[in-house]
Amino acid sequence: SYEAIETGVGNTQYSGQVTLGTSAGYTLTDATRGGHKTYNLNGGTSGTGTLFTNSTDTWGNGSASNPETAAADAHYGAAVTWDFYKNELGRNGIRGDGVAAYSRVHYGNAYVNAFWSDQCFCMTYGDGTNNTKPLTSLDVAGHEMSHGLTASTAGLNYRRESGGLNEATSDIFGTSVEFYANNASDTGDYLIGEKIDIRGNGTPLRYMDKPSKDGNSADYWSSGVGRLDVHYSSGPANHFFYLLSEGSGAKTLNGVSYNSPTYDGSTVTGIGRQKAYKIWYKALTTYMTSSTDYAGARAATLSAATDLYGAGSAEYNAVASAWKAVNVK
Ligand code: ASN
Ligand code: ZN
Ligand code: CA
Repeated sequence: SYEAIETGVGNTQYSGQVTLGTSAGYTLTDATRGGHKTYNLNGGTSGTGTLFTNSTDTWGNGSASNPETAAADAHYGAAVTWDFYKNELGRNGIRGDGVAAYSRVHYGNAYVNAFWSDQCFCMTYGDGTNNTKPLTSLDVAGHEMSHGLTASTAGLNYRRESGGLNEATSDIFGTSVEFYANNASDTGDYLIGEKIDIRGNGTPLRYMDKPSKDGNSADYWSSGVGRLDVHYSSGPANHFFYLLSEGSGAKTLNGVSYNSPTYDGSTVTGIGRQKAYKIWYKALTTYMTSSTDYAGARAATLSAATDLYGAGSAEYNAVASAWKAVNVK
C-alpha cells in the first residue's frame, strides 16, 4: 500500500490525514514521484495558475473552503496512482519514463467535472456543486491519470467501442488505486465517484458489478453498444473486470454489497483483483491498439492471461468465462 517517504501532512476532504510528497519552500512538488506538482487555478480555466506554496508543511484542513484541501486530495491521488503503477504494474510513471504529469485544482466556478489532457500532460479538477465537492477523490484521480496511461500505450480512440474500453480502463485502474491505497477514510470499492456526490443524492457515478444501476450504462455487449456515450459503453468491460476479480452473484466487501449478474445465467469464479488488473494492463500495453473493440479486448486479455499464467490456466479460463458472462464471445 501507499507510504510516502516525505514529511508533508495533508488534511484532505475525502481521505483523512495523509502524508504528502513535498519540497523545501514548502511547495507541493513530489520529488520522489517524478516531480509531480499541484497548482492552484483559483477559478481560472487556462495556464497553470500558481504552484501551491506554504510556510509550513501542513496542507488543508479537511474542508473545501480551505483552498489547500482539494490540493491535498489531488496531490495524494497522484502519488498513490504513481505508486500503484510502480509497485503493482512495474511502470515508472504514465509514459514509463519517470516523468510526472501535474495537477491543477479549482478550475472554473462550481465546475462539476475533472479531466485529463494530453496537450498539457496534466489533470484538472473542478470544485463541484456549490464549490463544496471538488472532484478530487482517489478513484477519480486514478481514473484521470489513467487516461494518460491509455493515451501513451494502446491509444484507444475516444469514440465507439474503443472509447468505452478507454473509459473502462480508467475505471479499472481508478478503482484498483482506491483499493491499493488501503485508506481508512476511503476504503476500496467497485463504485466510481461515491465520495464526490455528483448526483446530489449520495449515489455514485458508476457501478462496476452491475453498470446499469446508474440508469444508462450497458451491462452486456450488444451490437449497438458502440453508439452509447463512452461513459456508458464502458459498462460491459467494467462488468467483465468485476466478474473476473470477484465472481458473479452476491458479495459484501468493505461494507458495500454487490450482486453481479451474468448474461447467460452462468456462474463466474473470480481470480482476485490483482491478477485481473495485471491481465488488463498487459493487454492494454501489449495487445490493444487505437481501434480495439470488444472482440479485440477479449482476444487481448486472453493473450495477456496466456503470457502471464499459461494457456490452460485457471486465470485464462476465468477470462474466457467473464467475457462470455458479458456477452462477448
Ligand atoms: N471526467 C470525464 C472523464 O474523465 C471527462 C470526460 O468526459 N472525458 O471521463
Ligand atoms: Zn474518463
Ligand atoms: Ca470508489
